[in-house]
Amino acid sequence: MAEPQAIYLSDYRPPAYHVDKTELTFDLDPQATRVRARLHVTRHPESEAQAALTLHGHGLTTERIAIDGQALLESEYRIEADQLIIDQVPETFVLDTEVIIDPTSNTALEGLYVSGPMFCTQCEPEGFRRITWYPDRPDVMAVFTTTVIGDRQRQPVLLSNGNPIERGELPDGRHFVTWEDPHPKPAYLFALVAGSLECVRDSFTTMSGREVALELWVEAQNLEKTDWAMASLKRAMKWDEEAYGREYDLDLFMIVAVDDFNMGAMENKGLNIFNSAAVLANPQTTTDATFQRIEGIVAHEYFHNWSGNRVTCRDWFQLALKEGFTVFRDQSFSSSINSAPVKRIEDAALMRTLQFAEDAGPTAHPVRPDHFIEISNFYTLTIYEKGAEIVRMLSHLLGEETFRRGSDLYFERFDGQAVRVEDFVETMAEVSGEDLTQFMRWYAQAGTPQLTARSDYDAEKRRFTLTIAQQTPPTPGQEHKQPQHVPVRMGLMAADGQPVELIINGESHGTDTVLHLREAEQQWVFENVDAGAVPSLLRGFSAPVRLEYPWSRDELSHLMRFDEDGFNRWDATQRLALIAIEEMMAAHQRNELMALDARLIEAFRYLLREPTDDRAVLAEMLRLPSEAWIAEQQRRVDIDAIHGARRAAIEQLADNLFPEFESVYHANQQSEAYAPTPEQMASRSLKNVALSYLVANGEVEALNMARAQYEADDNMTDVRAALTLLAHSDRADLGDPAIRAFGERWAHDSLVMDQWFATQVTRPQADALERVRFLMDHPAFSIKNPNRVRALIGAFTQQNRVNFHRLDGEGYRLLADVVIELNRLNPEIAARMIVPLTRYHRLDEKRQALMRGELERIRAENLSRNVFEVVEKALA
Ligand code: 0A1
Ligand code: ZN
Repeated sequence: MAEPQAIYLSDYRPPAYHVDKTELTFDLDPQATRVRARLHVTRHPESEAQAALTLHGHGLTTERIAIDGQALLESEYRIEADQLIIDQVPETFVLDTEVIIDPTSNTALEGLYVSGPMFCTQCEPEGFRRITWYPDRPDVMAVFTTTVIGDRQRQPVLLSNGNPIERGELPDGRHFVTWEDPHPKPAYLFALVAGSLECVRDSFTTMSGREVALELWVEAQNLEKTDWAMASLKRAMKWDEEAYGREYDLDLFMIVAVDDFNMGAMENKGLNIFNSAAVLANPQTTTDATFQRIEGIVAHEYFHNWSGNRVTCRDWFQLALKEGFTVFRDQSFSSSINSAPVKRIEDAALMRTLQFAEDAGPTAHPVRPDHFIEISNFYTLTIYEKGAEIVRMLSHLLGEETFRRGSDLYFERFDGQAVRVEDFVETMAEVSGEDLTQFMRWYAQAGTPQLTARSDYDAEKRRFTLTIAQQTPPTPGQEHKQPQHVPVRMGLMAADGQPVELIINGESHGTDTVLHLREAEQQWVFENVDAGAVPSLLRGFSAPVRLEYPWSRDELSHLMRFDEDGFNRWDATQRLALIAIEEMMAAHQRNELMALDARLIEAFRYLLREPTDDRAVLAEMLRLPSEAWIAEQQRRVDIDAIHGARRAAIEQLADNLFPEFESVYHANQQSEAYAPTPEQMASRSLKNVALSYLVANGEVEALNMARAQYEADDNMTDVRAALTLLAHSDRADLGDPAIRAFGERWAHDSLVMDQWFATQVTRPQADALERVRFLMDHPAFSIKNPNRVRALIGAFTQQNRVNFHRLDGEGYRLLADVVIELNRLNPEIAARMIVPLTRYHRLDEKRQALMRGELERIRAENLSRNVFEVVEKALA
């Protein structure tokens, strides 16, 4: 096999031929589905008259190719390297093809495949070529008509995009439905679902008074889990009208839940397909976190109808155009419903741990990459989350109102077109008059800018001088970086806890302002400042950067108490805890006793005793920094010291503050029935953080509280929190029976069993890896199902750092074994799963060697493009 080759943005050429109309007929059969495609093709006026027609196809058995009704001779076309090339075609013509595909053996879950009792599709980014010959690129947009033929008994429901226009019976117990989607779309938005499904119906009246039918299609046993997604959908539809003036544009909107799905969900026009884990919920089976995740994903896919479908991407290098903007939209939606500061904390924490790690690792890439081998590898935190941070910075730079004018103009101007990142940013520049040339670097430069700030106080002149320098480290293929335009939101907190009025050059900026850092180093002088002011920097995580400032512990405690910005109160607490934990890590390395800094204990005492109006934020402040974030701050990562020190810090906080945690636990008990409301979720979050400290203290009393909460069996949030504490404790006599009971009770529900798998394999005890191997043989596990793989293998390798990084290398070996198997079955999932193995650069030499050894072992296999690309980068 030839080595996979990279594709470059600079090689982009517009398509030579357009497809105006696409007519498809699917004759469904599990092993041999026949697909007939009729494409109405026109040569692009600007392309050469002699241009060949090139179509993409993968794994197709071609039965017939005809132009204007004339079957082509074998000499009139070529099929090579997944392309069908026809050298001579007329200006305008009708191309007919007929192919046979095998949905049952499609374990990659791209194109048409079988999931449980249904057929379904996944076409983004390049799955449509596994269905039929087609110009499978987003800048070819056509109107689709789709006829689906199936067995009346086995596939009573036949769905595709748009509106149903005809249905009828056929001989041999078969029937058909024809669907028409009036909106021109790229092939990646095509969808088909067929099977035995039940429907929940509702409706939504749009702002212009049109009635839209809403349908949620699920397997019968899931009917009791549909309310939340339907309610979320209606909230999202309303929000998009109010916040962006966007109305839905078809008479029917459908969502289907499928069990086998590579990602969260997919925004196919009028027919969103969801991973069942991202749509099905009820209080007995679903935690608060998942309720919120579902609400966000339902909104995300719905919002794509405008940011993605009506205005789509010219090519896949522009992926962040639709994803960054849509994530920003779903984040804004979620924070309009739930605690806004907590949403910001969660999103920033995700950036600061996982995205920063990606940016610092071998697969680092710009938000708009300039080359790739396999585009499926680029559905990353950088494209999605950093892409959203860029749009957020733009919206702050322009102000809400101007940003809205910009988005209105963008949707209006580019409706029905396939466009580039520049089209979005230039529209924003046009409405605002801002010069966004330097800002565009955010899309081009990979790596996380490092900001180093310092201050100087002149007591005589009462001047506070702040200096900020920036530098972006080199990333693969990008040695030298230019300064970025970084908006730094900030304030100064006076010694008495009051905010300081910010006066720069004689001009007042209130108590909260945005500094625009554009140079490698810049300075700001604040006048009329009393001694002892503490800077609060990068409020609300105003830019996706690392920030260093030499805050003392007293200054951090000060910010923790008084900062006007909830996000920075949390950030100050995290930084304070980090200093204490790093001290303990040093003691761990010297084999000395690890004593927790008394100032952190006092800070926590303050938090636990002072009443606060935002309990959701308080719960976040009480969580110590994650092992992943602590690791991100180290030059050399010492896995065991991080785990040991963090654990010891939790225990010492628990020992010193037992009564305080206990009273928070009791004060946040609920009597009303479960509801996923922000108030209730805040209480549960706070209560369960408190319980985790109580259990860490090791008192039997605390373990009994956890057991009682588990047995009360009120809702999955509380049950799962208690189960995790029991299963992660050293008390096998409590943990094992709970795990056994839970496994028996929920054996019928695969989404709950995923939580059961994840809970067991994230335990810190040394037997976690053996449990993974043991559970891989459990009847509820299947390596072919991505959710199972994520729950068992993903949870272990990403969330159980001490055990994945075992010094005997068994964790790495296990992951490599799984990746090698997945490489054959599902390359996309294989390439995602392998990532923890590629993050070895800051570990000790022994682990580095073990990890590289496993990567070499994988490289010796016959690799998919997906895995090849990641392994090559990791070993480079
Ligand atoms: N556009 C979807 C993400 C997605 C990408 C690829 C998929 O299958 C290979 C599925 C979904 C979204 O942003 O939600
Ligand atoms: Zn998306």
